[in-house]
Amino acid sequence: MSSLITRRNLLTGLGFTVIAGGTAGLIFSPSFRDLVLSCGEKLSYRTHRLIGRNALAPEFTEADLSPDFRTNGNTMPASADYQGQAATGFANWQLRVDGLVATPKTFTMAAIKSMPARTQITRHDCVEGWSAIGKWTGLPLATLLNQVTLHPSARYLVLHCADDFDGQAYYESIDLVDALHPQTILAYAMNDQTLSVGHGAPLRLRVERQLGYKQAKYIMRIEAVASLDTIGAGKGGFWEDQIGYDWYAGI
Ligand SMILES: Nc1nc2c(c(=O)[nH]1)N[C@H]1C(S)=C(S)[C@@H](COP(=O)(O)O)O[C@H]1N2
Ligand SMILES: [Mo]
Repeated sequence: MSSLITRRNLLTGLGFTVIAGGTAGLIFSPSFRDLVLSCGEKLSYRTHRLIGRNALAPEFTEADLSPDFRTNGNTMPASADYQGQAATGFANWQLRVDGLVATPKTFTMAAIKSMPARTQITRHDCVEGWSAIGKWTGLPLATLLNQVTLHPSARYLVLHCADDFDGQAYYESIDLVDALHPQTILAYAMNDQTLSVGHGAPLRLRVERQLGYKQAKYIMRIEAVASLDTIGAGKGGFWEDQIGYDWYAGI
C-alpha cells in the first residue's frame, strides 16, 4: 500500500510540473508538453499494470474530509432542459444506458437510488494542482451494467454530460476495467448530502484511480462502444480532444 501512495504522489507531482510550467509560461512548445504528457500516460499505465488495474485507491476517514471541497469546470449547465430539471429537484431525470448492450434501458433517479449503494471517502486530484478529500455515495457502475448486459464487442463506456463549453458537449470515457472496478460509482450524494449542482447533480462519475477531469458531472447518458474514434474528436474526452490531456489519467 505504501508503494501505491508513493507512486500516486510521484505521478500527481508529474502532472503538477506540467501545469505549473505552463502557467508560469515556461512550457510553450506543444510538442514538449505532448512528450511530457505521453510519458506520464505510459508510466501510469505501466504502473497500474504492475500494481494491478483493479487495486483500490486509498480510502480515508471522516476526520480527513476537506472542509472546503471546491467546484471546478462547469458548475451550472446552460441548457434550458437541465435547468428545468434542476428546478424540480431532478424528479424526472432519466439516465439512458444504450449502445452495445443487449437491453438498452432508461433509469429514473428513484430506480438508481433503490439499488445497493457504495460509500467511499477518497481524494480528488485535479490536474490544475489542487486536491480535496470527499465522501461519495452512489450506485456501483457494475450493478447498472449487469442490468443491460454488455455486448461482447463493447470496450469502452462513454459518459455523455448535460453541459458544454461554447457548444461543445462535455463527455468522458473509461474502459471496461475501470467501469467494473469496485470503486467506480455513479455518485448522487457527497458528504452525506444530495449532490449539489456545482458538484454534478444529479449524477456524476467517481473513477477513483484517475484524475479530476475523468470524474464526469451531469451524466445523462452512458453509451457502450467498441471504439472512441467517432465520439467527439476521437480522443475519448472533452479535454483530451481540446488540449490533449491523456485519455488514461491514472494516479
Ligand atoms: N460535465 C463536466 N464534468 C466535469 C467537468 C466539467 O466541466 N463538466 N470538469 C472536470 C474537472 S477538470 C474536475 S477537476 C472535476 C471537478 O469536480 P467538482 O466540481 O466536483 O470539484 O469535474 C470534472 N468533471
Ligand atoms: Mo480538473
